[in-house]
Amino acid sequence: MGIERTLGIIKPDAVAKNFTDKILAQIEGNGLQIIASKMMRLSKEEAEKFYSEHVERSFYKPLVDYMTSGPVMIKIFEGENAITSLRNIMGATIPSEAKEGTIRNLYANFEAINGTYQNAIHGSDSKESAEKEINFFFSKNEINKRIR
Ligand code: 3AN
Repeated sequence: MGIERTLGIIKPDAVAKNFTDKILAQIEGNGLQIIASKMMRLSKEEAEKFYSEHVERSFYKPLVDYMTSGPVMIKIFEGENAITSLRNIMGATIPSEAKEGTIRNLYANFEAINGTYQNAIHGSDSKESAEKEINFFFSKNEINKRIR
């Protein structure tokens, strides 16, 4: 617990539907602050590496196709209990199971599309993943201290 950092990705479906502002407002409104930010289109190699833990799963290729289908917004959020806090704001992986008012409940597609869920947002699921994922996308000089 205490002050943590976590990696969030607004995924291609949510960027395409112009939900970025609403999603960020919800996260910031829950007390997390953006300390790093970039917009990019993931290469196939980057998406494969980022999701390598799922390589054996049937949804791996659809997931890589989905994540490379358009640009994403990548953020580091900082705040009290940031990892669990973002996961709670996001809601469950399967959007139809996400609690009312969560980002996935509000902005994701409830039906699986081409073999995977297009669930609007990614958030690190543990301290170890957060550290690994932050280092995957950001160098030290891209991370900003919030001084006011
Ligand atoms: P989360 O994003 O909630 O941490 P992960 O890391 O287990 O979930 O899954 C990564 C991504 O893979 C999900 N965001 C979703 O797009 C896809 N995915 C996960 N589980 C399934 C599943 N059972 N069937 C299809 N796609 C899935």
